[in-house]
Amino acid sequence: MSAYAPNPQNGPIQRHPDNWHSAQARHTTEGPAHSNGISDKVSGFFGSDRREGLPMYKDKPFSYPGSRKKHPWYKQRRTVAVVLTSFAVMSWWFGILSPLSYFTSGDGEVQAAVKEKAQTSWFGNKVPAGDWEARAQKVKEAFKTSFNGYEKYAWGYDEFNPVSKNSRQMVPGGMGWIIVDALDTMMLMNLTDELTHSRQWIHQNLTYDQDHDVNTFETTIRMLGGLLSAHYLSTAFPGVYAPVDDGLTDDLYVEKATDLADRLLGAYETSSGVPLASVNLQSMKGIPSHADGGASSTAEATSLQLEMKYLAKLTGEDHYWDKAENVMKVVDDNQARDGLVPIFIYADRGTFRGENIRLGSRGDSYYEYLIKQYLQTSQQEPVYQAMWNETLEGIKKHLITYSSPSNFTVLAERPSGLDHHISPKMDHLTCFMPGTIALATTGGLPLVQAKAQPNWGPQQDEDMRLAEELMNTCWGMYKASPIGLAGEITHFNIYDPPLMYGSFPQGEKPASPASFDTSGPGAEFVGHDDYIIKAGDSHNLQRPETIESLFYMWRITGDEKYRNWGWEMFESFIKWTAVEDGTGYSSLQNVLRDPPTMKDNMESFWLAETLKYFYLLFSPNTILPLTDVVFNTEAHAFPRFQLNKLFSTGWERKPRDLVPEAKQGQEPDVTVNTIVRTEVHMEGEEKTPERVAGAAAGATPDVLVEAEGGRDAVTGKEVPVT
Ligand code: DMJ
Repeated sequence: MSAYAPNPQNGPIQRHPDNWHSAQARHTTEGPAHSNGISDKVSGFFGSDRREGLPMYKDKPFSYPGSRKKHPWYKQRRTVAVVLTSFAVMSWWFGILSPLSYFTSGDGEVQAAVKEKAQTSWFGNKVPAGDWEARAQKVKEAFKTSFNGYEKYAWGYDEFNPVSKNSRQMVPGGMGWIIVDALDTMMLMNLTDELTHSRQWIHQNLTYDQDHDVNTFETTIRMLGGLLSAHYLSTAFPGVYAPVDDGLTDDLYVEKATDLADRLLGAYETSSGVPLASVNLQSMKGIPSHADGGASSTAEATSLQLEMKYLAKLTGEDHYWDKAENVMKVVDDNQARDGLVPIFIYADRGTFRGENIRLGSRGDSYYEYLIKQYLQTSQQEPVYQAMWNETLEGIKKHLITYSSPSNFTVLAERPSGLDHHISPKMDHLTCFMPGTIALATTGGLPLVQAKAQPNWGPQQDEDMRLAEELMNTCWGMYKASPIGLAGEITHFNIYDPPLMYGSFPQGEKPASPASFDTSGPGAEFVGHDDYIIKAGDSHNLQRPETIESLFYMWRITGDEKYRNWGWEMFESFIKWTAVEDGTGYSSLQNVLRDPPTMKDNMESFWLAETLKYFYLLFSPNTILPLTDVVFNTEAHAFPRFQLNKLFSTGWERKPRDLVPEAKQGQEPDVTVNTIVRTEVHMEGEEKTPERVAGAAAGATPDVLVEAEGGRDAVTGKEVPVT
């Protein structure tokens, strides 16, 4: 139950697609081997050894051995040891810096030297602890390096391999996958040159009129979300975020967004209204998933609403609203037990497939968008708060357990349904949850203000505690790795039988050791016995979820440790993911290896999300206050707004006690796909109640067996073994 009061302010308005085929448009650039090193650009402190890496393609099988590139000399322990030893011997020999003099100096000096060493970071002493403005600038430099490398070697292409300098289109003419996803980060960082270049490309080159299938969800959150966020920042804050004077219309973004959304709507043309996994942009025809019995991912079908609703608000076109909202009704009519939804849903009949419950891939953003829909419309749609509350209680009851021996809080999975075994595994994707729980509990208010609300009580304290503990767990994923970067999936040792959240009274839940993240000379991470990173799960895709949660936790609690953890994480990214010749950053093959090997890919969410959240974490809290905006699941910022007369909630939840409980994986009754809109009004125009979306129909073969598969390189969502 959230405690915050409704926000009286109106916002200022005026999870790699499994059936995407490469457009076979590959572009290879022979990059110069002698450009400036990343470290030169980012820290100006270290050099670069400028050796060329071998080409590596992201679409090779995961087991492909990856780039064998050597890391710069300063990253090689043996080389460093030789250099340091030579230096020490010479300095002793010449009496300039005799090691003996170091050890024989006074106690105070020794301690000062040790302390200084402990504080020395990847950036040397160039970024003093606590200088958050300087740290934000370092993030901006990392963004510039990444984007400028892309501009130089892959401009206009949808995928970029920063080591080999190869690039590829996802559709023949390109979708602006990287450019559009990065727009609002450029704006927040005031990068006018990069923004001007991007706007020109969008104006001259970007067309969605292409005969190609695209993933409905990914295209919505990245492209539609990116365009809408750029529109929001440029129109609601004129002259503030990277103002450009290029003679192009202010409507550039929203015109493209509307054209794209109209094409995506074809995916919703199903019997239930649940969208199909893919859609052909030109024919606007929806296409079912080629795997999973044709079912859509639940998270994908239910993480389109913020985008469509904001577009509806901007344009006054209620069909965007209706189509997206109807999906929520259909999903909820399944009456999933304790609000926990299986990760697949059939688009024709609107019923779940299987009983696999998790908040990682294919499940994650369903939960995220419940509370964010409630916040987007200024807490005027209580149905989404009710769904979130039910869900959070369900998570506590069925999914929260504890690691052994150190009692980290684990957000586990139930792969065979709620009555079957618990699987103590967390996708990195689940790490959006600490921040989202804090956001839901406070509404985005700073904690001190939220606690002053009349309806704050022990329940809210407990929910914040859960957010803090899960934050510790996610940060622990980074601390448990030898290079300070988390793997894609982390497993945990748990107790037998598992300790469950509900077994402990309020205020007495198990907690991770207070000193688990102690840093400094000789400090050991407490938790090595609790965390298990398996070799097959040890890749790092530059994912944003943990930094996203650190950002929310900092904004809400004001506890500076979250900023410090974020800085430590940023340093690890810079240290290990920097491409040798200084033209970008790459995802990694294996965080268990020191040094790791490169995966040779720059995900678009590195620019759209990961670097944006780092930047916002180190920037003043007045930039995009949490009480004014909601971030979509790709970190694109939308305003909160009032329903006013224009829109209202067009559905109600079925009373839980009147309808026989629907079992997961079974068909609900025939009224499930009928939505009665009672209160849709265009301004000045009264609409009579209307029936939207069709009745259940169709017969997709009922194959409920979960295929074990690999994971898509971009989304982390499962793809079948083929
Ligand atoms: C992003 O595309 C989004 O955050 C999505 O919700 C999950 N996958 C990636 C980032 O990990």
